[in-house]
Amino acid sequence: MRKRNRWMALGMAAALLAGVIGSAATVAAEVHNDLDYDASGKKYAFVFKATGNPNGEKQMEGFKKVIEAYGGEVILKSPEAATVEGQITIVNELIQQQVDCIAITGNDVDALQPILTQAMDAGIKVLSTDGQVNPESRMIHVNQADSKLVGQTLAQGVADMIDNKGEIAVLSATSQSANQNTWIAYMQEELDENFKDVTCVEVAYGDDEFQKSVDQTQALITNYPELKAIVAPTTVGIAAAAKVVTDEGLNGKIAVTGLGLPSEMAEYIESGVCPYMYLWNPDYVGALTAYTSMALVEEKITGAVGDSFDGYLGDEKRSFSVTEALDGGTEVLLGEPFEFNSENISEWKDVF
Ligand code: RAM
Repeated sequence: MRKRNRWMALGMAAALLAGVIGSAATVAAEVHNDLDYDASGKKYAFVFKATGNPNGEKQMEGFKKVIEAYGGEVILKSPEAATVEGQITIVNELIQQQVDCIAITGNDVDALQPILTQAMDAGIKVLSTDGQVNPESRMIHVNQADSKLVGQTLAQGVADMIDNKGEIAVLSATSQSANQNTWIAYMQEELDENFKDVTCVEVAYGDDEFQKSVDQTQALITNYPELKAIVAPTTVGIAAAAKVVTDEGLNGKIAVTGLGLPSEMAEYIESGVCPYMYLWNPDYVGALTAYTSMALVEEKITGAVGDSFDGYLGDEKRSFSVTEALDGGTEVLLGEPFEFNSENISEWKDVF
């Protein structure tokens, strides 16, 4: 039953999975620079949600490798905390620096619109990646996985984990975080439609800060004695939740799942605190963001539906098409969420 649900949701095809995650052997491969891009003399910026997030660091590394392989200058910036104010200050500085392109993981879906519009009016190409900003604020979004599928996968995964019955809670990033809010909304929709006996008692916010996520997990455990699972659709949150459940001796009573980095979660997957979780390859998210950025700057694409461009994911050369996104804007899609479990975690824990 568990497997059937999940594989159906994933629409599992080996080729697609290879696309989103690669294989452990190829992700660390050297960056290819034989495509028709020339980033020399150009400044490419990547703005993540906040500093100190290993997932963000891996995305930025993936971005940097590709841009530098084509001779471009890379500027990596993140505010100290995941606030929109911090990102506005950074984008303002990037406009003054006359960068050619800004890729941003938005800390708010709408609030960046004035500053990003100002950037586009100044001739800067603007795209969002990982966390989307609204369609008016961007030329295109780089989406790691179909948002609805992520929500459905989380719902089906947690329901299977608790035999389709009982209380669950969500531990999210910030309350404004566009990617998490979208995934949670689709997750709730799937629970309402297909898992009526699973009740989400609260969505708590750890703001993608480890200690705050620990505190929020402890509060959930105290406030809901019947809690059977915590779903954390954030790599920071899931690691904090798994640590608290372990430290409190609740392995077997409260299960943890969500979106996590194999390197941070391996011990909890091995111990059974987190029987399985999902993610994509953050290095590939960064690389795809880099190719999308160069394609915009070199005017190979405008971000319109039907545009396409080339890029490498690991050693595999791919053509990417621009399609309509669920929010009415456009996007380029990396692939499908990948499940990490006790069978494959040892293969991935040293990769990302
Ligand atoms: C955190 C961030 C990021 C999100 C992952 C799943 O690292 O919030 O934006 O994509 O979790």
